[in-house]
Amino acid sequence: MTTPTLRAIGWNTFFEDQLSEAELGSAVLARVSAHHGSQVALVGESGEFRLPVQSAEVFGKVAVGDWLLLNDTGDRAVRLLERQSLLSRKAAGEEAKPQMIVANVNTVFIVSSCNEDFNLSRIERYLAMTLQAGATPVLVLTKADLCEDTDALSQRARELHAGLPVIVMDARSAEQASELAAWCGAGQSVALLGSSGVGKSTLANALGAGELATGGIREKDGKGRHTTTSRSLHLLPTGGVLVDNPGVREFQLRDCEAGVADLFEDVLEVIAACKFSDCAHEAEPGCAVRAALESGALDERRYASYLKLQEEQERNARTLAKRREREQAKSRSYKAAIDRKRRGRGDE
Ligand SMILES: Nc1nc2c(ncn2[C@@H]2O[C@H](COP(=O)(O)OP(=O)(O)O)[C@@H](O)[C@H]2O)c(=O)[nH]1
Ligand SMILES: [Mg+2]
Ligand SMILES: [Zn+2]
Repeated sequence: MTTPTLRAIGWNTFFEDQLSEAELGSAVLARVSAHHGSQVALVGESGEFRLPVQSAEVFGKVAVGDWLLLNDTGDRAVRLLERQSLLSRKAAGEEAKPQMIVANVNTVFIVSSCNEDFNLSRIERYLAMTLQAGATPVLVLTKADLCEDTDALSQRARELHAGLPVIVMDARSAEQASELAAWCGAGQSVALLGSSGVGKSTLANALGAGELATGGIREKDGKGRHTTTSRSLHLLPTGGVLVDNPGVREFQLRDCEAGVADLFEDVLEVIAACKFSDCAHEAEPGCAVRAALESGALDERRYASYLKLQEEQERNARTLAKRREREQAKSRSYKAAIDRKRRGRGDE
């Protein structure tokens, strides 16, 4: 089943292992390339096609990057394959609704420029999100040509997470972008995260991101005008796929406990050394946090950043839990009403 075509759009053994022998022989597989509200755009061995949202989302909402197993005629989903990763954030607004960004990327290139945009705490935010998603973060520091001391920046960035690869480059250079080839091979999917203007589009170009199929899809918008929709899956000459995501500029972490814990392991270690397990790190005796801040063993910025992200994800996780409770209560009372109605009619 691993025909070059499917592999070229990110198919790998993680997904193949989810199919039975019979399915491996005959399955129609497709990857979600865009969501257009009432229609879902897909790419498979036969090329690009669309399904009504009801036929694609038989098993729940799909995100760009998802893999679907379709019926023999290819017009209805029979299974949403388990996701290898899922990048999501808190949707805008009060409700802590999660919003899916992209599914099934192996690597996230977190893009930051070496000049004004360079901000350790912002990078930490992207890192927590990526780790929570189950993808590998790689930090790409662009505009190296405009910076005097890139070594100092990359050294500080490397300290944010053990083993974090940090690549410093001029994003306009294809030659320098080849340093990222290791994460862009066949069966690999990558996404770009970063503020506007840092060089994401420039980097995509340098990586050789091409269109998935020839020509733009022309379609009519609500007012009958023709618009060209851009595609979300871009083939890379190295064999992988670049999955475009809607600009994720300002975002809040949703339920992200694991991601924050993974990123701030060093801070959690210090906290664990406080004498009291419920230490507020204020005036308690034996507070390891205060001691570490005073000695400089724990960086003030790092600790403040931890507090901010931890608080944010906890608040959003709580709102989310409350929302789920309300929804469950609603559905329980709805079911009870139906039961009462049935009993009244003597259906049971
Ligand atoms: N000098 C220099 N300019 C860059 C570099 N990367 C991006 N740019 C420029 O920065 C501007 C914004 O880049 P763009 O790729 O559109 O950023 P995006 O908003 O993240 O997609 C463009 O004018 C690019 O040419 C770089 O590494 N060096
Ligand atoms: Mg751009
Ligand atoms: Zn303490």
